[in-house]
Amino acid sequence: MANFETVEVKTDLLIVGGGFSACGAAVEAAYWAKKNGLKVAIVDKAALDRSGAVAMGLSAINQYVGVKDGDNTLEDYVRYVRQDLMGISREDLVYNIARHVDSSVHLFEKWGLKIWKDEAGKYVHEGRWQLMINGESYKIIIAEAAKNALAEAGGEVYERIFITEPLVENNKVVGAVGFSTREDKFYVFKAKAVICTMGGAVHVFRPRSIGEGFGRSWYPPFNSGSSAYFTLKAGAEMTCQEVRFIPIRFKDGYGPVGAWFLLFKSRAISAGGGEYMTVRKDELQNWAPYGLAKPIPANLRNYLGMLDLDAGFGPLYMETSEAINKIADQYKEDPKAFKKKMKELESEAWEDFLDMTISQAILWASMNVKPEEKHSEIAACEPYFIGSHSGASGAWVSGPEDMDTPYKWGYANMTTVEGLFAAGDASGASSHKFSSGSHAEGRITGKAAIKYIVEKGADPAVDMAKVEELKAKILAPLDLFAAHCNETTEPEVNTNYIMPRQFMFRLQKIMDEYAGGVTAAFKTSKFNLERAMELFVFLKEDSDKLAARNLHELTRAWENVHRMWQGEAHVRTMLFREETRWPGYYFRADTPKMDEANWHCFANCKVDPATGEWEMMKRDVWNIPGV
Ligand code: SFD
Ligand code: AMP
Repeated sequence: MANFETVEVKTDLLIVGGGFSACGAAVEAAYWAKKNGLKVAIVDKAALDRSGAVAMGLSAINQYVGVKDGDNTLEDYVRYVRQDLMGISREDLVYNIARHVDSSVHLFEKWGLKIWKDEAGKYVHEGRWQLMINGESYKIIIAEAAKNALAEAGGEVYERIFITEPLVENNKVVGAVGFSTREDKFYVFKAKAVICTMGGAVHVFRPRSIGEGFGRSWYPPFNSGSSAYFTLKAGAEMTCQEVRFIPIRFKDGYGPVGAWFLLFKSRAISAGGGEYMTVRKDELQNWAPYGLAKPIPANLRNYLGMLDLDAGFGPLYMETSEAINKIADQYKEDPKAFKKKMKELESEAWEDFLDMTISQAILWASMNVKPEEKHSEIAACEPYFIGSHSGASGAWVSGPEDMDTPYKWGYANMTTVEGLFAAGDASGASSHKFSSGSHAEGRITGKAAIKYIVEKGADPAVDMAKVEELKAKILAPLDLFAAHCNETTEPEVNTNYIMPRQFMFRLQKIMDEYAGGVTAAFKTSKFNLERAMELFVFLKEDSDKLAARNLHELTRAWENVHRMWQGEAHVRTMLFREETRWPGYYFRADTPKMDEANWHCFANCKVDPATGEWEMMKRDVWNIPGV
């Protein structure tokens, strides 16, 4: 076995992941841990300052309810999420996040985030729920607060450690293991409770980007399905694994569209069909009641555009110049004011990209795009797994303790595995939390996990023999490569092993072609999904033959195993749900209609850690009475 030092870390609470929900969890847990003499440790595969989805920054805070100013009620938000997710959401979780999210936003401002204000001192809204920010350094600010809180409470931050496996004994989590991405060190974290916050997944599906652009995607390439893997492997029940997210974005640079639709009130058109949201309005009747209320669900907005593409009317365009000129036209009586407004709108358009998707600005510049003069192409991205945005995949977690919800078996946000909690992208069926709501959910979870430790936390009984087995398994790709690399002249091609990159291509090909990726125009069917499952058998067998030359490739190898599990959960759940509920995300061509009578329910799954058997089950949807 590769010669790695084993480092043991003992803590009370372990937070795996260092993103928005992890930073929220750290701030809150540190406060309660200090009061109770407990220790908190956080582990990130990257560096907290620039890790996760917000690494590059963001240009908006997408969840702010505005309760203090009476702008909206919590019930309004619950209705909004119910509607956007075609009726399938955990309303108790959504409500709980909504009632805490504003205070997270107020903390962000206190910590130094610049939120746009108007002349009256009120936040500038992008849309009803969204606030405009100068957010290039958003993640640094939020990470700094988390690190300060931990330092104050004697907590610890571990960076550049890739968490690979959970440690579970008798359906109770006792820690996690992983390896350093920089040094030959294997880490064993022993904990009384663990919060899983390792984000969602990208590159499970083949991306549109090829050649030198490969790796470019809307979702950050660093999040590779570790949350889904961790909770599935621990034996936790999962939910909404079929609810992928496909954002519409500026084509090839993946630049955001929210500011265009909401702030600039821009229209999207197809080259041959006009404004598809208007022209194809009647189609929405088929998806009633969700298709008939405002805002129209994100997947249905996608779907209407896709129908135009099917009809040969593409490409799709964002009418940027029309929108900018319409706003500036209000100043046309005064040429000086008009010129000033045009300059302002132009710079806002570029800043939107520079704050969060710099490459889109580079692409625009390289293609001579002037948004004030000409429209710009948009397209549906490849599918992603992100439970915090407009997808919903994640673990099935316990509801808030003070609410009369049918989904309650203990502490807020605890999974069905004792002591294992989940937040942000890792917790399912509570979409539209975004950065601020993920932070708020992290805070809720951090507090609940410390309460669990105070009331029930037992010393973690870690079986070190099992840990040794895991260490051998996790480092095996290095051994396999070393043992056989000299048997061929080209070390990438070898009958004894498969390299991570090649393995990823195989996974992506299966998902893309059979499970409704870009190539299949987001369509799939029972037969295609069954074929995907047949191919998964071989893929899983070959995952034991992954090889790695170095630590970098060892990380890539395990990222792909994590992606593979996310992919399998997705395929199995799309197969289980015999209807089409989210056209525009995926379309089951053999069951093309929504079936409210049989499928107005959650589709959940779990894996038995002892046997590896998958179990699929339906769970009822509960609506908050009167909402
Ligand atoms: O509009 C391991 N999001 C937006 N939210 C907003 O509020 N406003 C916006 O403007 C947003 N836009 C946006 C958004 C996301 C993305 C990808 C883009 C644009 C391009 C959503 C939020 O970013 C999102 O909701 C939150 O970040 C979710 O928080 P969380 O904690 O669930 O995930 P994370 O922040 O990505 O952090 C994940 C962490 O896990 C680490 N990690 N650590 C150890 N071991 C492993 N094996 C690990 N695997 C992953 C990561 O390093 C990271 O620290 S808009 O354009 O849509
Ligand atoms: P996006 O840039 O697409 O991630 O959008 C940012 C925010 O605006 C999210 O809260 C979206 O749900 C919302 N949004 C984007 N486009 C629209 C639209 N056409 N109608 C309503 N909400 C939208």
